[in-house]
Amino acid sequence: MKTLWIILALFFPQQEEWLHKAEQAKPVLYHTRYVPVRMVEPVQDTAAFQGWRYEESDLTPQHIYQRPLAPGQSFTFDFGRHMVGYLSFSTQTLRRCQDAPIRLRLFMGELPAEMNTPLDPWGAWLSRAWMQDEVINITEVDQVITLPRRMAGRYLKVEVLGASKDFDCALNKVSFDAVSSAAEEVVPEPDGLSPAGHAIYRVGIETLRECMQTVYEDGPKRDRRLWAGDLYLESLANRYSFRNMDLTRRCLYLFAALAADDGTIVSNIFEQPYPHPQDSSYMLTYCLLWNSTLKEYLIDTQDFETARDLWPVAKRQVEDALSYVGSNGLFDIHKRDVWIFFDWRDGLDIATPMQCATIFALEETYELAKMLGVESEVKHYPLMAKKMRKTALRTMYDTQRGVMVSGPDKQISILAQTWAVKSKVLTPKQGRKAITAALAMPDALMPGTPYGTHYLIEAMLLCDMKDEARNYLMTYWGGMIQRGADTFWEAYDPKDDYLSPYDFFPVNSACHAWSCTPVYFMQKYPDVFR
Ligand code: RAM
Repeated sequence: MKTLWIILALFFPQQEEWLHKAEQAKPVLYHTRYVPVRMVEPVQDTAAFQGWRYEESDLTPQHIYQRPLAPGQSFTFDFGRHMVGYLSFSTQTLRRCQDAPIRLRLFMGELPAEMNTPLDPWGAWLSRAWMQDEVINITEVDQVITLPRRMAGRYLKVEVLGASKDFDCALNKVSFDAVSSAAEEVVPEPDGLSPAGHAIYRVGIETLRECMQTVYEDGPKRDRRLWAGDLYLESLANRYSFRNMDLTRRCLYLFAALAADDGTIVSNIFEQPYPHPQDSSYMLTYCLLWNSTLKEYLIDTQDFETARDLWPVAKRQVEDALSYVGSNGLFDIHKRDVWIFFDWRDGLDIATPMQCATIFALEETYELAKMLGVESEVKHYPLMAKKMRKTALRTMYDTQRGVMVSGPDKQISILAQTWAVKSKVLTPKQGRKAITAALAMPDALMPGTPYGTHYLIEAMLLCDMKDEARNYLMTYWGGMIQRGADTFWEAYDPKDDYLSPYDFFPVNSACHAWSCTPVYFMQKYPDVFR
């Protein structure tokens, strides 16, 4: 722990104390043991998601446990559900005694295509090592082996790379020790969901459960860390399901404790070997969403002690955002080098969404200040929000077409409309018109992730587009289920099964926290989704 404080200059004097508070709120992990339910065979099928599906094999795990391992064999276990944790198995001598090591390639994965697409040469700009394949050499048989790497997935492929002809040995007792800090759901499922709605809700719950570890992870396969934007959405869904409010508090404190030396929140944090931020991972949109997370946490828990403790951090994030805003009320995205993220869709112009996200943060943080009785410290926020709204309407609203446009090319994206609604730049009536018009334009830029789509559903609900919100959610998240999802995916475009933010779809995360928010919507608006 000491090293951390040597390398970090502290902007807030309480940062060390905040880290202790975060560590004290670290949850215990619950363990559940799973065994494979069947063996499966891959089938290449252009009609299947990403071109592959699994069919049940004639063999069962019991058959595999009696069959000698021989070079060239390959077989796949299906655990029947997504899990996060540790893989164990043993080997059992069937004939004579071990005279050579056995070499296996063990590959754990989330989706059929991930398991069956050749991974090398590696095509993604993220590390090849995210793929959960391990080559192991078993020098001593007849004992239990547990892989040290925590893995996430449903399928386990075993390939036999080397085995001696002079003795027979079989795999045995494959099992998985699954971990999560989410215990039982505290809030019952909403009444009256349709079968399709029920399926979406259940998959949302499983997605959240798998990502709730000792922090809210983004994806337990990848990136296995705490991101501030993911935290916001996960904490909203948690509020209506597991209600593990200590986990939210822990994550809020972690970000505050690890704030950069200018007081800005980092976008993501690693827990091991000790809590530390990713260097230079400043991302303004996520800084501001941290404020909303704190506000929602306070509303939900009435934990004024934590909110008062962390208030200076919230104030600092808005101060920082305002340093980009000129006297004309315009957020200048070129003022400093900054990562502004709304979605992984290539080519998204962020000028208008960012103008609106800043207004939203001013509103949210002012609300928080009012709850804490400190609004006099930030009395300029409402005026600034008003000015920025006026500027947005004047320079970013195409009155003829009734939509928000963004950037020099006047790009029309769904997210520009969405954030204009969220920030009340557009009235609900204007918002309805803008969203409807943009969705009807074939060249309007769509979000490429459930993260971006979450904000679209939210904007629809804010504009009283109840039927549209229900239909969109049911079609979009339901589309993943129809394509075989048992947890919701990081990236999803109904028109492009191979979409990947990383240039190679197998590294996409197929259990991604920011995609779990049907849980939140269905609980918060039961009448809409019933
Ligand atoms: C992805 C992460 C995470 C997201 C960032 C911006 O790499 O998985 O979910 O918050 O990008």
